Amino acid sequence: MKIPGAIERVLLDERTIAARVSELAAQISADYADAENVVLIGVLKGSFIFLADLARRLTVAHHVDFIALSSYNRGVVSTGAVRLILDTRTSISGRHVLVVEDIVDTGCTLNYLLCTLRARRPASLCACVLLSKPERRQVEVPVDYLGFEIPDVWVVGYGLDYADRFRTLPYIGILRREVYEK
Ligand code: PRP
Ligand code: 7HP
Repeated sequence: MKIPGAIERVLLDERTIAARVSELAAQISADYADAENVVLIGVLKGSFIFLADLARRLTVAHHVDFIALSSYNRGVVSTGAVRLILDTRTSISGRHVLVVEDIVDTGCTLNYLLCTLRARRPASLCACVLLSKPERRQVEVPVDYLGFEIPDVWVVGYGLDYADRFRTLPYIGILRREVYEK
């Protein structure tokens, strides 16, 4: 596999990610075994690959919907202002909602999303997040299912981007500082 020069090193390879996604899917499938009307809400754009892999490993019936939020524009510093770009297509009232997110950094995005969705009166509301950077947290947010804790580095691949690039790398890699500090 050719690793682009912009990547300092691979943090999580394909096998490691796939194994953890399978574990998360098994845990979620067990926890939701008796739940009817389950809906996964993927947070675009970053969660699209994680959601696709997770959803295909679930053994419980579920619907899939999406919401698009943005707070980073084209840089590596959160603006702190979360913008709703695209809302879900279906109502979530009375449904068991599982938010599927790629990363929690400052926590602003997930906090905004959970507050917004809670006001719509779902039967339950949980969050499944692939990556968390605990050192960066500004707002405490509950994460019910977590893939990996990672250090304070900028990561790309498996859906995650820098300025909309690198999303389709099959692994999660650390971006060289020179790429975003020049
Ligand atoms: C990224 C990421 C999360 C959010 C996490 O989204 O996908 O949604 O930042 O950061 P926070 O915890 O500091 O709020 P971004 O705004 O870059 O949009 P994108 O998913 O379209 O890349
Ligand atoms: C958002 C985000 N997007 C991509 N890579 C990271 O390391 C990130 N932190 N917060």
